[in-house]
Amino acid sequence: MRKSVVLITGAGGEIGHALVRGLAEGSNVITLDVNPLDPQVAPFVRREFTGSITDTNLLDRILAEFEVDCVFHLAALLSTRAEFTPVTAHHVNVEGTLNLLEFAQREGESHGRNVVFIYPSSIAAYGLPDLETKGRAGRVNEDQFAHPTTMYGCNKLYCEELGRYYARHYKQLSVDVAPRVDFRAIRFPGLISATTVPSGGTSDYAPEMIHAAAKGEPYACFVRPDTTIPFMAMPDAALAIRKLATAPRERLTRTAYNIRGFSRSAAEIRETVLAAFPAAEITYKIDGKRQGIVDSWPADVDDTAARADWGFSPEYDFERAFREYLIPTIGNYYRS
Ligand code: AKB
Repeated sequence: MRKSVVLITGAGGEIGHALVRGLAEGSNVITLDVNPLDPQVAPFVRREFTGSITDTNLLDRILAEFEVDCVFHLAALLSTRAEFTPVTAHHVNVEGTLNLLEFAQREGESHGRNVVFIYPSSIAAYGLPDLETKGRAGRVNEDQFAHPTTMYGCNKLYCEELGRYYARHYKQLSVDVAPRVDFRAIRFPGLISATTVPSGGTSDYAPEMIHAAAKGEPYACFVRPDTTIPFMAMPDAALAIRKLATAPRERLTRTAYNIRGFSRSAAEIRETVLAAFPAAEITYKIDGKRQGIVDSWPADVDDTAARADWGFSPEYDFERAFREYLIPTIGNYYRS
């Protein structure tokens, strides 16, 4: 008999860190990551596989041993890193996701139930043509401005469609095959964690600024003070994933949902960080290319569909995220 579990790919990354503990309480968690898991996370996991999502032999081994009911597919190369190696990014972000979708379909076929597949998409799936349009657009909904400028954004948008194909139209001409993947995607804003520092993203200036201040290190912000995109505190990101994974299927009207915590400019984030860490030294050194990427992302997103369909509302607004999560947690984190 195979054992019934949930699979988290990229479990060693930022979202994985936040998700594993919460899930471990109610389910048997197995993980797949290119690196061994952090010793703080590993004890919560039933079985840890170290390897790549591009390795189909490894996925076959997991399929042979475990009955997977739910896949949280978090592994990805983020937007800045992907621009240096776009072909590798495509290989990991698209072909890796295709492997996981095929894996989920075969799991579902073998145990006769649909496999819930949670996919973190991103505000990088949007592409606004210029700052004037960005200023005018306000909160964009899921169907607007779907013209990403980065390889990562293209990968995310396409994989939303791949997921939709697996969920609704998989092998539509075969009489004896039914889709077994229950695909659900969230378009995440920039995420800010108090206990992990992101790497390879373009929204990283906000978390980098906060972590540098907490460590007493100087920081040069790589975007202009007026740069504005939506963000979310990491506990809300983990909450959203768990909530979408357990939402009744019949309530879901979309493949991909926007969510948001708060939208703030780099200058507003800097001011709040300086109020919390008065000795912090935060300057600006604009990187024109990374600036161009963030300028193509919306200043805010419309999360009406997520609120209506699966009742999501974030627990942390900007003030509460700093007062009750970031400042106390980050202080303890660096002290310990
Ligand atoms: C990135 O900056 O690449 C990510 C994202 C917005 O998806 N944080």
